Amino acid sequence: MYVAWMEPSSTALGKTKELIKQGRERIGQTIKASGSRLCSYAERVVFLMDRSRSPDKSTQPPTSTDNINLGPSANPNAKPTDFDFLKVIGKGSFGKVLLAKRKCDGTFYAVKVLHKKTILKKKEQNHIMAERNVLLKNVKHPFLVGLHYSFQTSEKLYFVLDYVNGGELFFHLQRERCFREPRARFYAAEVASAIGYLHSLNIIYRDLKPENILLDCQGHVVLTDFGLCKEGMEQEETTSTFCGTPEYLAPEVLKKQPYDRTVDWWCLGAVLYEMLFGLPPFYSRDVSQMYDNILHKPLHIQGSKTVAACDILQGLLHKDQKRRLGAKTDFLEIKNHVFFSPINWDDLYHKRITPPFNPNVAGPADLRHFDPEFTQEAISTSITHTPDLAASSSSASDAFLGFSYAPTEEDI
Ligand code: ISQ
Repeated sequence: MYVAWMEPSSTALGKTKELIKQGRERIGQTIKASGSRLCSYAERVVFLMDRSRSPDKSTQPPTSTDNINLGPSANPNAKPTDFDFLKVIGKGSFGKVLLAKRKCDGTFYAVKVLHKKTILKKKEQNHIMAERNVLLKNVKHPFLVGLHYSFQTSEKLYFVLDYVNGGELFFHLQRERCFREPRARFYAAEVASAIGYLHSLNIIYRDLKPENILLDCQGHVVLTDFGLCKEGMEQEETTSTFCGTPEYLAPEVLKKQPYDRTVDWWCLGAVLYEMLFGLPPFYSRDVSQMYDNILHKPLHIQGSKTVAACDILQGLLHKDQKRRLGAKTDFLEIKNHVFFSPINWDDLYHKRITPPFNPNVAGPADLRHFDPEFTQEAISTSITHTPDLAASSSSASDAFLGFSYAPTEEDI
């Protein structure tokens, strides 16, 4: 048995693949400030290494096979063989996100698989933060990816998440170059609503970047990764650890100065700017020039944008975090800005506003908006090493055929 890999066939697909590639290459570099590490809300479970069941070990450092307290989402009966793993749909520094079909009911999920070993190596210092872990908070919001349950093997952690298949917001943006104000406003409002909610739980998102903003099958925003959420930040607190994609880095982050929740409002400004103009604010092909622009260059707003749009961008992208829109009353200030006056926030939260764009996916198995680039390297090994996965892949809908990138045993 084998897993077939077929080139995406249509010209349109080829073009969009190229667009994504260009987008990714645009600024491929990730910078790290000293003492920082990249991790997501799920990855933070390493802080929760459960030493209680092995008291003899309690004075020794945690090992990669230790049990981890996965909080209220833990499902002790779940196991990897409950799923057919079909495709790799995302990659991060700690693991991969796989499209999976649960065998018992045929439901599709995005399963995030993290290696305990990798996390441990990078996270030794942080397990003391256990109690403040995002996983222990009941984080649930219409525009944040839903966590159904989690489980573990001796080597790995598994997070069973909503599968969101409308594609990356920026996949659509790159196809269209830029969005008109009403469309940009809608996405910015949904993102702001999610950020406001996280802030209400004292969570800073920190890692708002293009690839973390997906659309669901109806066209609503879903933030997938509370990437660098720094939980437990009180109103006046700051922190000086950060890691992120350079294009959306706020000046205080670049300067490795303490930052607070206003960093998320900067990122919202950057997302909004890119939606309206097609490039990040302060953009330069030369990354060091871009850093310089972020730190010193006044925001340049060209073209025929409304006064309200210009004003909110100036407010959100204020270099001085203390004078940035949101510095005083957080989400309330954003909500009340004139740019968002057409938005009824209650309707927005309850998804009563029809999205400006319908991703037109055929169903939950439709992968047309996913980046075929993700799993190239997994293909050859999967052909020889995953006979049981081949069966599951071939039984999936035709929508998969153009993107037959099967996960390897190593992924699962
Ligand atoms: C859910 N659906 C698609 C892609 C994803 C990537 C990361 C996390 C969750 C996801």
